[in-house]
Amino acid sequence: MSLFIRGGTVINADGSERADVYIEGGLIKAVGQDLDVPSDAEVIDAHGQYVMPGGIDPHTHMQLPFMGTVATEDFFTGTAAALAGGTTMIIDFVIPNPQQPLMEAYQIWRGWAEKACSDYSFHVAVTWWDDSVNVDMGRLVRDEGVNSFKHFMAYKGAIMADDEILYNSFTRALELGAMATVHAENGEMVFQLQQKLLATGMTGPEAHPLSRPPAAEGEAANRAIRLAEIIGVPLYIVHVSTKDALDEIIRARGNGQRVFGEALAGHLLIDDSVYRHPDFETAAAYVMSPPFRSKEHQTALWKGLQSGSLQTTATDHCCFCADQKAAGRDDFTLIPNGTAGVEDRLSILWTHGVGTGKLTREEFVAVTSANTAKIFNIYPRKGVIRAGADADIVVWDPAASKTISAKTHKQNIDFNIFEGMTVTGLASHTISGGKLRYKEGELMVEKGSGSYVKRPAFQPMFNALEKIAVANKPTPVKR
Ligand code: URQ
Ligand code: ZN
Ligand code: ZN
Repeated sequence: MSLFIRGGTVINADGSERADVYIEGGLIKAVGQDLDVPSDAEVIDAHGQYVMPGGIDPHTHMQLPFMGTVATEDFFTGTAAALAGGTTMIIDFVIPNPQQPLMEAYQIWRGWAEKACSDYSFHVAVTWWDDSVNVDMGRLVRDEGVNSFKHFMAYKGAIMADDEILYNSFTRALELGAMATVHAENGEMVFQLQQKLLATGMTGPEAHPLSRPPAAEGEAANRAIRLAEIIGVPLYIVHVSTKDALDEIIRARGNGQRVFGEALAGHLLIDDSVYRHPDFETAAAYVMSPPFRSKEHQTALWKGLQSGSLQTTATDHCCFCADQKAAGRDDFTLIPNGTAGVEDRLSILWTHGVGTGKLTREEFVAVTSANTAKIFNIYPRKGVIRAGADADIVVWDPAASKTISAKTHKQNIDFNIFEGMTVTGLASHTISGGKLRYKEGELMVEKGSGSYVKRPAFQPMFNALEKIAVANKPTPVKR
């Protein structure tokens, strides 16, 4: 089975050219003009369209058990919806309960993900600490191709990592050549504000953003950055939602510290007025953390992407339907946190980024695919249209448009945070693993056709592995 994408313009993060693309055996075999391809290759006409690396979403939570329920989107339906929007790989999260062995949780999530219909990988969260966590982190890096460990600084009483856990885990991550990543909100501050708001009788979704002020994110971002600076580990801050956190990232990067930041499509476009919607169901549907912010923060996030202070975009795709959100009808702290977006990210970024001149087409590829591949060490296997790379490709029609709606989206959720927004720039064809999986509105996916992607550790790992090897070397029996 071979594919020949003819007549398009190839857009990579580092440049663009009019070129055809030949695909065979799951890989890109050739990029250029006047290519010599077999006569039986299936032809995709890309005239007037762009041929770009498939999107990589570094932040999703398919079928996540959370806040007493389970996210409705699973690894099959979620990767299918992603393909419909031009995203060909997700990096999801293994989130062990405190005291649950990391390897046990990892195996459970690997089992869930076997039904995925595009490639996937996992960050692993460190939600507790003892020596077994230290050992499992080593196993995950050495044997499972995990090179990023997540820390929730929020969610007190559930999965929150305190400074002791952060210190131990960041130290271990450095030793293993892995990236430390954080959800940066001060969980204690959020908890106290939640109690205070409830005590005043404010129980509705309008209290959600009030309990998570920008300063709670700015403080946590700075704390994580300073800890990472002291320890020397590279740091990736997920869903940066405020100027407060962005300013801390800019300071650190200006100081030469290796800190990366991620922006969610939702945080770039949606403001906190949604929480004041008179209808509980509508307001609750937008409850996620960090919350959607006032407009000045969106302006700052766009400037962060344009200036390179923020490097990636994601969605934090974590679906809860109205009946699940209703758990918080009388107490906003019980509304399951999460919203969707995996299907819409690329069109949103294209319309509001490239369409407004904020981003060039090449910068669009950088922030939706190439930068994530580089930061998490799977470039140039992923994130580029180049011979030898995986054939994960989106053929992009810059002139096509649609109005986003939960009535028509492929995501398994009854709400769409971008409802009613018209976007210009859509995937016309999506190729995953060298197979055409989406064509002009039709999905042609196969459950289980996706593969787990190992992400090699960064340089320091070899020193750590040496130590592990020596420590585990059987002592020779004296004869
Ligand atoms: O915090 C996260 O990233 C997970 C639990 C999804 N929920 C959310 O509100 N962001
Ligand atoms: Zn988070
Ligand atoms: Zn998340």
